[in-house]
This record gives sequence, C-alpha cells and structure tokens, in this order.
Amino acid sequence: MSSPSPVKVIGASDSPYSHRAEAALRLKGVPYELLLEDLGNKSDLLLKHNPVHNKVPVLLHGEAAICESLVIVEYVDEAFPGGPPILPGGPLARAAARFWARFIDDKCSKPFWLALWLEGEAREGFEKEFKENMALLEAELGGKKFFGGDTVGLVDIAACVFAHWLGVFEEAAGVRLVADDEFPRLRRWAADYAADEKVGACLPDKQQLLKNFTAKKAMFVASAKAMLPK
Ligand SMILES: N[C@@H](CCC(=O)N[C@@H](CS)C(=O)NCC(=O)O)C(=O)O
Repeated sequence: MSSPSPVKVIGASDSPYSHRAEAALRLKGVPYELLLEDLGNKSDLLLKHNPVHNKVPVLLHGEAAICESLVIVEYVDEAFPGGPPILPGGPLARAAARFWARFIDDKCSKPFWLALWLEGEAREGFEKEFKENMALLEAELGGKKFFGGDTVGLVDIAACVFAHWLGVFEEAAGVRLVADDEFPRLRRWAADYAADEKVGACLPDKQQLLKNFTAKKAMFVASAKAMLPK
C-alpha cells in the first residue's frame, strides 16, 4: 500500500488565517507539518505556491498547493472524509455556512481591522459597522453552542479571530471595541471555541501575540490606511 501524501501548512505563528488551516486538519485528525514563514522575508516555497497573493496559509498536499484559508478548510473537509464533518450535510445548510463564513471576512474582519488601526471619523465609522455586523453574527449564533450546533464547524473556524485574537489586537492597538457586557453569546462561544480540545490546541499564546503585534503596530496602521479608497 502506498503511504498517504504528506500534508504541510505554510503558515505564520500569529495568524488567525493560518489557524484556520491547522484547526481544520486537527478536527479531521490529519497529521501535518507546520512550515513557519517569515512574512518580512518570504520564502521561495511560499512565492512558488501562492504566486497570486503571496500570503499564508498555503496547504501542501503531496504535489498540490491550496491557497486561501476558507478554501483550505473546505478542501480538508472533502479530502479527508474520515473525521467529523466540518461543513454541515445538505446543500442549504452548506450554503448558509458558506454565507456566514464569507460575511465574517467581508463584513466583520475588515471593519474590525480598520477600527483598530485608523483614527478619527473614519475609525468611528468602521467601529459602528463592525458592531452592527457583530450583532448580526451574535443573532445567527443564537442559543447554539457553536454556529453549526454542538461541534466546531466552518463558521466557528472562520470566526476564530473573534474567539482568540480580538482582545489581543485591542490591547496592541490601545482601543476598546467590545465592552465586557457586549455580545454575551459570542463571548460564551469564544470560551467554548478556545476550550475545544482540537482547535484550542493550535491557538497561539496570547502574551506572545501581544508582543508580536505591538512590534508590528506601525505596519498594521500602514496596512489599514492602504485599504482605504484613494
Ligand atoms: N484571504 C486570505 C488572507 C490571508 C492573509 O492575510 N495572510 C496574512 C497573514 S495573517 C499574510 O500572509 N500576509 C502577508 C502579506 O500580506 O504580505 C486567507 O483567508 O487566507
């Protein structure tokens, strides 16, 4: 019998996008090697396998390379059917999960990033947008433990930045976007996500994150400004 194709993740230790790829592999029980990338000095391996975006994560499965974290999560779910499903069964439930995963990237993460690092009126507008969309996410979670029910699935993995990174980014940026009594359901969900045996095991240390992000603050401010329309 031929041995299974090796699985590797080109990732970065402080990246929530990299965590998505690792979380999917861990949920499926797929052994993988993590190739840590220095994003300030990108490797030929990364540039070769993600020539379009030059970003992590990239999943290497044998000879194949898969880019974009949400695409990777879906690929892992399909390519390793042995473990528990990450996407729900049935086309409607799958479409809904994909909708919310995309909503998180387009409508929550983006204004979150801009509200963290910009200043003045622009910042206030993005904070408002972020909170309105987080309220929609909280409503979607409702009384469920995870977005898809009792176990971690696509939408939970997509929202990982709000489970683990949010407070660290706030501290590094020196802004408070979410008060202690806001979004109680998402707060409880965040604790459950971090406590999950599989995905919790690949969450980075918060003190280390804070150190890294504080050092990168000027770069983050520049990246947020570059995202504004000219
Ligand atoms: N849409 C991408 C975003 C990935 C992304 O932004 N990765 C960051 C690390 S958190 C990166 O590689 N940045 C390097 C760069 O922008 O040059 C995904 O979901 O995979």
